[in-house]
Amino acid sequence: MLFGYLNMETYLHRHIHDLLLKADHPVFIADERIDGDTLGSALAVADYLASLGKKVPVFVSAPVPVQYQRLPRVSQCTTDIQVFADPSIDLVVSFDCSDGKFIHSFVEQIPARPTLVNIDHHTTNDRYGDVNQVIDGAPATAYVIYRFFEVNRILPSKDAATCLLVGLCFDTMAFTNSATNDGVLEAASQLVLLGARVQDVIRSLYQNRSIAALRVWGLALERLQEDSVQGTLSTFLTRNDLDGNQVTDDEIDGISNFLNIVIESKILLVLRETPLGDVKVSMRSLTQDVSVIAKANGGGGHVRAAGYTIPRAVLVCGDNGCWRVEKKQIN
Ligand SMILES: [Mn+2]
Repeated sequence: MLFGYLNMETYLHRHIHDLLLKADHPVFIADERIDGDTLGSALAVADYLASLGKKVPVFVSAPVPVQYQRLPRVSQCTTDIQVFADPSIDLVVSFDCSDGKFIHSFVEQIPARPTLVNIDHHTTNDRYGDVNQVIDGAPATAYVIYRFFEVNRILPSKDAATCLLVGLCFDTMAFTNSATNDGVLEAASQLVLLGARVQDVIRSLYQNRSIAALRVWGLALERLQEDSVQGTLSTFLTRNDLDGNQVTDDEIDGISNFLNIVIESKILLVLRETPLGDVKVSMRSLTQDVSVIAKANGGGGHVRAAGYTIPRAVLVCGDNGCWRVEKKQIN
């Protein structure tokens, strides 16, 4: 069983490498949530293709967040939906995205029918590609890409190594959360030997908290609500809190990760209103499988970190100071 798994992984890495070499006009797609793992993974492979003379566009559905704007090859990222109008596109690769609907909404706009390669590590990935290199339990998609380089005997450049290290650091919270294993530490040390700029990486991810972000942390800490029967700890952030302080998704995740480490509760929930009028629930646990709860509510993620969206809802604080989710009235 173990050998079968290893062979399949190796076979797919070689197959994906062949597809990349053969493709004349590949396009990469980053996850809707533009984080260090999806960007680091896509840009590392973009860097490899650039060394072969192929400049691949990396489509991002929103501008690259400021902390990633100094990543190597970030100039290849584009928010221009017109990239999909090109009839010569013959290969699409998605990175770190478990949501097939999101990816297909772009692939459908391509006049031709290119091969779709899905590279990911989310438990909830529904294998929406023609080729699916989905390694459940891998610490990061950047780790899957590290293995891609290794299996195909490609030496990552300094830039590619830096990109991959960003992905590994991001998903493991700089090697502190439960995704951290010996494989990821080994990969990280190899990447440092290859010239990855580790200080830049950590600084860009963790040491640049803005005053505004800390204010939002303050609000979140103030509103902590414990349910001792369910074993949950929740906190709540409204659109008003977020817009006023211009915080990013990463900064909100920082709150979840921080609370998950310091407080003993079975499940930690951070609920926040989205700009589209929904409520996003992000869950963390050190002991429970929260991906099951996420999936049951139409969301996705990992065993220890997952989330879902409650459509058309708002967060309301009652007279007793307790927060709750309220569905909006449909007129
Ligand atoms: Mn990831």
